[in-house]
Amino acid sequence: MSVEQNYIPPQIWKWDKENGGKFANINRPISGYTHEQKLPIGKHPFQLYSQGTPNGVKVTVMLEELLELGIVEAEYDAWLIRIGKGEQFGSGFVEINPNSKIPSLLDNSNSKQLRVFESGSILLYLADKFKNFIPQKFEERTECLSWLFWQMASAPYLGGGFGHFYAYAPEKFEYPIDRFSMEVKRQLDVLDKQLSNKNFICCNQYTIADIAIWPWYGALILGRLYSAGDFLDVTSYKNILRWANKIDNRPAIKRGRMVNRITGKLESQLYERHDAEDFLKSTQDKIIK
Ligand SMILES: N[C@@H](CCC(=O)N[C@@H](CS)C(=O)NCC(=O)O)C(=O)O
Repeated sequence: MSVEQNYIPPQIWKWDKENGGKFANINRPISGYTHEQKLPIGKHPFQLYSQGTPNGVKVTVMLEELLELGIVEAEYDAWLIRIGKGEQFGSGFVEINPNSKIPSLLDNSNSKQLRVFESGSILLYLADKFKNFIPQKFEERTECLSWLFWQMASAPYLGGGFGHFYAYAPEKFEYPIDRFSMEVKRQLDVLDKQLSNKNFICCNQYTIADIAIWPWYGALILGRLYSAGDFLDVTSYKNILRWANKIDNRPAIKRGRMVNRITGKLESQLYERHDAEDFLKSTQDKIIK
C-alpha cells in the first residue's frame, strides 16, 4: 500500500514550534521547574496536590473511601494544581514530583515527611498504610496488583492515545484514531470479560483496582469522557456498564469526583477540600478564584 507522505521526519527532532494541540502551550521536552512557587500546607496529615482529572479522582476517591470507613487518620487537604496553567512546573510541586504530573501526595504523619507520586503508587501506599481496599492474602493481593498495574499501563492508550487524537488534536487524523480506538475497544473487551461473572474487578471485593479503573473506563462507559460514548459503542459492554453504575452510587465516589474539579456543572466542583463540611458549601463559596 502506498501512502502519500506529507511529513518526513528530520534527522534530529528539534523543539522549535508548538504543535497546536490543546495542551501544546504547557508541553516541553525537558523536565524541571519553570518558576518558583511554594506549595501551600494545611492542617491534616495528608496534603494532596491535584486536579480533578481521572488520575486525580483515583486518589480523592480513595481518601474519601477511607474516611467513609471512619478512618480519621486519612483526613486531607486537597490543593488545586491547575495543569492548564502550568502549575505542575512550579518549584514546590517539582520537589514532590520530578515528573510534574498530578496527583502528588505528602504524608506528614510519619516521623519523616514522605512524598508519593504516580496515582497507582499513591493508591497502593494508602491501601497498605490503612490495610483497606487491598486483599491481605498474598495470592489475592497479587491479582489485585496485576489489575492495578494493568490500569496504569492501559490508561495512556485511552488518554494519551485515543482521547488525545479523538478530542484534543488540532485535526482529526484517521490513522491514530483508528489505531487507538482498536486498542481501547480491545481493553474494554478485556474488562467486560473479566466482569462477566463478578461485581468487582478482582477478589470478590471493592479494591484499589476498581478505584483505579473506574475513573477511566467507568467514566468512558458512562459517556463522561471525550464525548466518545456513541463512537466507541460503549453501551455494548454490558458487564462494565453494570459495574460502573453500581460504583457510581457510592458516596465516596460522589465526593471524590468533586474535589479539585474545575470543569462541568458548577455544583459538581469543589476547588479545594479541607474538611468534610466543604462539600456542603454553596456553589459560590466552593469555588476559589
Ligand atoms: N502515570 C501518572 C500520570 C499522571 C498524569 O498524566 N497526569 C496528568 C493529568 S491526568 C497531568 O498532570 N498532566 C499535566 C502535564 O502533562 O503537564 C499517574 O497516574 O499519576
